[in-house]
Amino acid sequence: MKYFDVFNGDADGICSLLQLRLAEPRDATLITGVKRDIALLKNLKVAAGDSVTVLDISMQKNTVDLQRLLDEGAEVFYVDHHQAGDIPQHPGLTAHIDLDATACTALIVDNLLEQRFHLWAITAAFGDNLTEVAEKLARQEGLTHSQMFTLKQLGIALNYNGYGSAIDDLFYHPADLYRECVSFESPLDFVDEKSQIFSTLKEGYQQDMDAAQQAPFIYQNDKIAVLNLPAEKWARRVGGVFGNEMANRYPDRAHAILTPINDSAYVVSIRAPLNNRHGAGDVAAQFATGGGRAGAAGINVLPENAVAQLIDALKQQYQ
Ligand SMILES: [Mn+2]
Repeated sequence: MKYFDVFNGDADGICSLLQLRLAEPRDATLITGVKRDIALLKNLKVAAGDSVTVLDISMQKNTVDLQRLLDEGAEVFYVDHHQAGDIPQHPGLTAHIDLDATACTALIVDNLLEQRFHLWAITAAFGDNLTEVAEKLARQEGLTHSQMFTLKQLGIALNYNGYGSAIDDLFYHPADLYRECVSFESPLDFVDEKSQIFSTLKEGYQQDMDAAQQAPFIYQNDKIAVLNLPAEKWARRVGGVFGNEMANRYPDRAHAILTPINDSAYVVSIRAPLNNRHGAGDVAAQFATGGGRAGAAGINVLPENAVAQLIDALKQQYQ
């Protein structure tokens, strides 16, 4: 019988698995990827009786492969807070799904473990941008302001590490980051004893954001800005976060951040104006590989010759 631990490569995925394995150590094969890679069950081969833990990836987006694993006789333990679709009624499946806007996977695990590794769960909540939830839990836990700030920085840093179009773009492979963290019951001890990792993540984030400030506009007026980042690893990491930063700074303007993924195509982050948070998903959906929510959306592969079409779609929506 084999064990597989499958987890999203962001802060929430890592901190969810950490808590489970601190509680119940297990020699498992780790399966993870960049944050945007949620098709993690796709290549998983199991035998009857194998045990698969799945954390922080949408069940709806993995429904075909989940059903296959169950049909092949695996026992699946699934915890998540994204769209689940129809949860299979199968004796091999144990599912803990909570779609509440104040939930994240690490907080669901935290409840299952009766808050045993609570500070890791709070770290994840900061990473998943549940700032108010995380601050409230930190206060209830009696953390000092400086401890709370450390967990917030760590959550943001672990989360940022997951961004990129391929593993090679990341500061650390998420599985390596998990292995570094899992010997610490408290994230405060991790930060003290692995200060080199913490500062690589923190400083990397800041350097990427500073570099992005130099990005040239390829289209700009008072309603729309389209920016072009260079074909560099840092640019593939920072696109979405930089889009959020621009949206905060220019709340009446829609933004599209284009980053080359090869000689003839871009990956695109689209952000609706903060003061008019709709339409981003509609703009993205006009392209074959586009999708997302009203306020924040993206296109995985935008051919070079479709850039003009994207600008037109933004004008239609926001001008
Ligand atoms: Mn999450």
